[in-house]
Amino acid sequence: MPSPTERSLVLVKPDAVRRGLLGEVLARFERKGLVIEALEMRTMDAALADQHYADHVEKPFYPPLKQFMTSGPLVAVVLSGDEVIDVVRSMIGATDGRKAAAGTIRGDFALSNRENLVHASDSPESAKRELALWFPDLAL
Ligand code: FUP
Repeated sequence: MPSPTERSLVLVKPDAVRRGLLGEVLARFERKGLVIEALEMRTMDAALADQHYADHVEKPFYPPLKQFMTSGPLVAVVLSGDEVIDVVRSMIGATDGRKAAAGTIRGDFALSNRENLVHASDSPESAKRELALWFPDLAL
């Protein structure tokens, strides 16, 4: 049996939605050949933010990050494809938009270490956890 195609959880963050970059971001993933398996626009509430960023809740940057992430609608996306987790991480670039390489989403469109347009799972373990959190009904 071939192993099932890998999946990643991507969030197109409130800054990207506000700036009208949703189509640009999704188009890059589509042109790469990745498949959008599920997509939902919703607004993160405080509880979901704390769960999603469980590794960061104690960090000093977390309160403003939470404020930003709950500030308006975002788009949660399930992407699939060969090595999608690593492929998407390289397409979004470094966390700080000022340092992210040109050609990456953050490198091309972000100038902030907080408002950096996109979240993407960084490992198979975090993908599994995040997919269960955002899309509990999706068969895994
Ligand atoms: P990334 O995996 O690239 O999204 O980055 P991290 O998991 O390290 O951080 C998660 C989010 O926290 C980032 F997308 C933005 C925010 N953050 C800050 O606001 N300040 C920081 O110093 C680091 C991260």
